[in-house]
Amino acid sequence: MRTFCVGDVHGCYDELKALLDSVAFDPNEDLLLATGDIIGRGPRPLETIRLFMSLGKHAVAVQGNHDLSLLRNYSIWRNLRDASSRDKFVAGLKSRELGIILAQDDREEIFTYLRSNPMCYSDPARRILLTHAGLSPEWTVSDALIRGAEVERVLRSDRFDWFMSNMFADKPDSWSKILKADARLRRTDKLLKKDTASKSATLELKRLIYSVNALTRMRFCREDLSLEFLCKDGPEAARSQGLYPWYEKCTGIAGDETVIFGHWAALQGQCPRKNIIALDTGCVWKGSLTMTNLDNLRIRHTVAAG
Ligand SMILES: [Mn+2]
Repeated sequence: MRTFCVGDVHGCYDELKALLDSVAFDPNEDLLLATGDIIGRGPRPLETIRLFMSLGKHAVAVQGNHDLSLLRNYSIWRNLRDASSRDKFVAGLKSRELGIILAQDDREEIFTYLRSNPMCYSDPARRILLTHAGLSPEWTVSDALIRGAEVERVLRSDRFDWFMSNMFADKPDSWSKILKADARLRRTDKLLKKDTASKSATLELKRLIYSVNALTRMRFCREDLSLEFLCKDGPEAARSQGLYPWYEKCTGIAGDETVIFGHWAALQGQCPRKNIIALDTGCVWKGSLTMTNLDNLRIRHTVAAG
């Protein structure tokens, strides 16, 4: 069995097929991992999703910000009461994915599949962690797995709609502040024996928002390691604004661990840290689609955007 990991596919189905053909991918033997954002902007989202679904246990795509954004639109759509407001909502969307999937007979199955995709994928034998945006500069690899699992449980539960309607926020941006608030709450709880259920629910939501942002949206952080989401500049231009690529400030990766991420096409698949691998080479922006082999991360297969 070989394990491959492909960068952000963004609905570029033809390029994905060409990459898999180039390595003679065996759907019954090999494993295909993906850095997330399997859809969004690109030409063939449905075929891409169906390809991942058809591979069953032989493919795992972690959640990207575009994948979660589709799920959020789905959540809004299904909570609208009548058919005409639902139609209006779909027609008003910039992205085509929701409309395309809703037109399928097996749409429920497709959304169930998308909701079940993990936030992180870990290969414990190879000591590899895969996420869409990378590893928070305030986290270790095991923090990411614990926090990712917390988000996954909510995505798959009947609290899905609640979470979708609260998920998109830039704050909180600091993990250490969340931990301090959590410690404070525990202390008060112990001292006063008060009912702190509502406060702890607020803290849970803060953790979930931070985790989604760290795992799927992050590019830059500030000197104090808080995350920043507005900067669209490259790593060098951002430096003059006191911003650092997250991987420069990341200290949570042990010497024998490797983190693989996508999300940042401007890096063109290059990350200066030896054990942090960038795989998004901007296929949907007329760049290329890149895939690596987990047995040898120096090997890269690429297909130029068609
Ligand atoms: Mn992304």
